[in-house]
Amino acid sequence: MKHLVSCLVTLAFIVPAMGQIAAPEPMSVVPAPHQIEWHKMEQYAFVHFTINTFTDKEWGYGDESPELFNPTDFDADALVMVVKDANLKGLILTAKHHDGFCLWPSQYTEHSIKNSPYKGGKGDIVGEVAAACRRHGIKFGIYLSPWDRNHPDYGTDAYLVYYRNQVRELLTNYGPVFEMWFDGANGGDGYYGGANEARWVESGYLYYDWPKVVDIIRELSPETVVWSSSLPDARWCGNERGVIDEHCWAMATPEELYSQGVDNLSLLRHGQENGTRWAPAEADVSIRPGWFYHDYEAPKTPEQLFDIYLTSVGRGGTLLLNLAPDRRGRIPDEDVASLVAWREMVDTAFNRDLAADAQFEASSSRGECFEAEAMRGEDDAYWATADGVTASDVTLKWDVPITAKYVVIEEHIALGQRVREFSIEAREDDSWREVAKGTTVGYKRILKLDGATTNELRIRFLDARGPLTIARIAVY
Ligand code: FUL
Repeated sequence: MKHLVSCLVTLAFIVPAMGQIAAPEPMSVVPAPHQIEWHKMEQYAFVHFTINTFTDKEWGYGDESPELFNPTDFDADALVMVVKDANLKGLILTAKHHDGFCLWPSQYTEHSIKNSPYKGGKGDIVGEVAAACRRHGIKFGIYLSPWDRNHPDYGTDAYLVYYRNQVRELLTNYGPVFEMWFDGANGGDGYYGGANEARWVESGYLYYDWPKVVDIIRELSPETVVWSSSLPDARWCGNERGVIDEHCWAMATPEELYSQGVDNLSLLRHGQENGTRWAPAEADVSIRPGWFYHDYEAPKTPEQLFDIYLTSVGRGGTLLLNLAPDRRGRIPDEDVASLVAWREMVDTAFNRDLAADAQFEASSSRGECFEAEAMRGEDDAYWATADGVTASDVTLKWDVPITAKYVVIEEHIALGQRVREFSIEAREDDSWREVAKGTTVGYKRILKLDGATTNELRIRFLDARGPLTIARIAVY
């Protein structure tokens, strides 16, 4: 019985008690505890809001007057409640976008909210949203654009001092945060304190010297997942459509991303089976065509959002779904309606796990504490195969036929990502029909079936990097 305390002790400490079977050895690259917590969030919001909202732009030039920032009805609690009602678990706010305007009263620049009409210069959108997030149990995160088209020193060492000071200021005043988001845009034309010129930083990756920034984050907010082009804790999935590739490893080697001759888009999309860091894919996508609010654009439909859920959360990564407050500072009603209907669609589709009524059988098992039953996913238990066994079938049997639309498979990623190839078959009379197949699984994989009606489903794990370690199989 997997609920036995002894089993849980074995699972938690890897070292077995006397006579017990040891857990499989972890793979060489596994997630850190803060990355596992991040995976569990599955989906969270982006919020793009700044001067651009008032100038109708996507990228401000950097010469915009702070006077332009004047939301008439901003309410941080209302914003956070939209996020919460959509079942998004966190909120990452654009504290500063490429135009350099700061949504908090930074002591390092005058180009901020303190010189705007909002609350007579006493407002602090970053602080207000951070506090509302804490009030409502939503995790808070920060986007701080490295590229700054306002700052006179952009491109020099002096700007790096400014930038790191801001990282420190934000984490000290508003941390801890669950994620820091450093986009990849760097350099181009801009205002730059009146220079009005183009400034290109030679290899943005090297200029910003990310390890120094990461050191500040680790010091002030050690649980933060750092998202940046240098792949510290999480990576871009390679597009802004919300689509993680079907073949996707959580691991990648940062040094290779910038090596000459490397197809870096392919590396971001697929990860690397032998990558040296746990740097899983995050799918960032906006509910509207733009990242910022434009009154001529419309939000995605609930059906489109549902498809995005399947291609992001359903492919082993996380979904970062952008919302765009309007000039009032409110999420438009039509966007809220789409979000609410999307949540209902997800809740309905994944409402009742049919596997709860199934018998679980595996063609191979490591033994006590690692048996097929562990895949019901009720606790931290997982099914594992013996050392050297990298292929095995799991069969789910029902007394009365079920109609399956989705199969969900989750690896026990604390020991690393392993599955290389699998297929799913439904029993029809005396034969098996393949209803889905794939390569990688990772934290969570959702497979859409064609609505097979059957008494038996067989998940065939055909190849893996080590013994199989599967935390959960669910059927909807
Ligand atoms: C990109 C930026 O250039 C876009 O404006 C947006 O913020 C997107 C999420 O990241 O790098």
